[in-house]
Amino acid sequence: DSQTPRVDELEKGPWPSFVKEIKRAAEKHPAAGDLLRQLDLSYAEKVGHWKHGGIVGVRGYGGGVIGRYSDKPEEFPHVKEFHTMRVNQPSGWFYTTKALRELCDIWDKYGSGLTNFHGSTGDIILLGTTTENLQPCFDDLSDAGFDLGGSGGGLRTPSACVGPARCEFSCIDTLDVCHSLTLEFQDFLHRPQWPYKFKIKVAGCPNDCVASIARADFAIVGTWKGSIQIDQAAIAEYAQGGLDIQEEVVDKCPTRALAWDSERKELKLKVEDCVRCMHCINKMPKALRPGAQRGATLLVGGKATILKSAFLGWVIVPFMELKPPYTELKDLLRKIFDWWDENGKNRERIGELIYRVGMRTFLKAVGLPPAPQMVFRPRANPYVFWWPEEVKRNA
Ligand code: SRM
Ligand code: SF4
Ligand code: SF4
Repeated sequence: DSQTPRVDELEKGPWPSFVKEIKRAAEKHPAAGDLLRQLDLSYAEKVGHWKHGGIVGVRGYGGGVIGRYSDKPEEFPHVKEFHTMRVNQPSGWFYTTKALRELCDIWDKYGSGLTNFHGSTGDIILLGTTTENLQPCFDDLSDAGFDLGGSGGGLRTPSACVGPARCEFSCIDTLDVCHSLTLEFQDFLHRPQWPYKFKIKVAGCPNDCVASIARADFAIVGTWKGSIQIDQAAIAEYAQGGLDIQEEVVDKCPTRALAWDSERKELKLKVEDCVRCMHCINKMPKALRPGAQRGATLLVGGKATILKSAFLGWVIVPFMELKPPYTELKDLLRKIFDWWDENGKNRERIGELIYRVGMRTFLKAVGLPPAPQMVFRPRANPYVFWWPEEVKRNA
């Protein structure tokens, strides 16, 4: 008789099943077996049996490990301690098979064998080990060239879309920016010291495949200045191939920046009206390319729901050139970290702090000029605020 009749149900059907995979892991790892048995009990009782524990971690680090304990240790001794390790992924999630094998061998040796490639912040998530095994596991990971990622009130593991490694739309070297910021801010990553978490995500173009605008306190989104690059001959080919350029491209441009001359087979762009939404480029990638002068738009404040509802990021820098060593970007980040650290309440994310004290206070503190892109609801607010010391009085 199966000890896990309820979770067994999830093996049925044509889709891949986590139950089947955990059972495979259980052939080698007793923890994986107890994990399923505990889950089955949870399904029966409709109650979770995990609890967060005290502080667990490795020497010199304040983050990267999340303590997990079973609240039924007598019944499920192998998941009595079942901590998660977050391992910093390589930029763009590229591995050699050798590196992957090494990672898995280390995790087979010290953990449950169960992995989650990748967590939604980007890390390699290694699920389930004991307190005793944390340090030796970390030591082996370090020898293999891996480091821990972020957790708690600090910088979380920065992540990036695949960018120029595979994607023709990329306007910046997302992989290098992500890597460089990770190295620069190691201390904030490994020794959480802030009011709450801070996430950085890098997208190569406004398609924003890493959803940085919704999920990152600081979003770096590749963009361009000037005109989209247009190859009129290739546009004509799309038209010949049956694409209704008027209906599917021009009419769907959100700012009506495009016009299609069907006689002359020519696409016209009013450069100043384009908001770089990527729609036309996505529709006709062989004919349209991001403009040649490239950089990034920076946004601040994206987050999920906890304190003040979900926020999308605000634009704080419409365009910044991004060239190594990214000094301007790093200086700005440092000012933002300092201001938030000084002024943020416990568990208040940067977006919520800006919401509380106002965008102009934030801009002043970090030394950024106001820009039209920052207006919360364009054309809805007729008031302009000035700092008293900025008003010149006519004596
Ligand atoms: Fe998260 C809390 C797991 C990505 C927003 N998240 C948690 C806790 C600590 C909740 C808990 O107590 O169970 C989870 C820890 C589980 C554990 O034992 O490891 C947890 N979050 C995860 C992961 C592991 C889910 C996954 O498998 O993908 C993701 C991290 C993996 C990684 O490092 O790669 C994970 N969490 C996210 C994301 C998405 C992202 O980072 O892109 C978000 C939305 C973006 C954001 O940060 O706002 C997210 N997690 C939250 C929040 C809401 C924060 C807020 O300010 O609104 C919480 C609540 C909290 O901290 O109390 C939370
Ligand atoms: Fe490509 Fe842009 Fe997506 Fe990055 S965000 S993978 S550059 S389409
Ligand atoms: Fe219009 Fe978007 Fe194309 Fe710009 S990128 S021209 S806004 S569809």
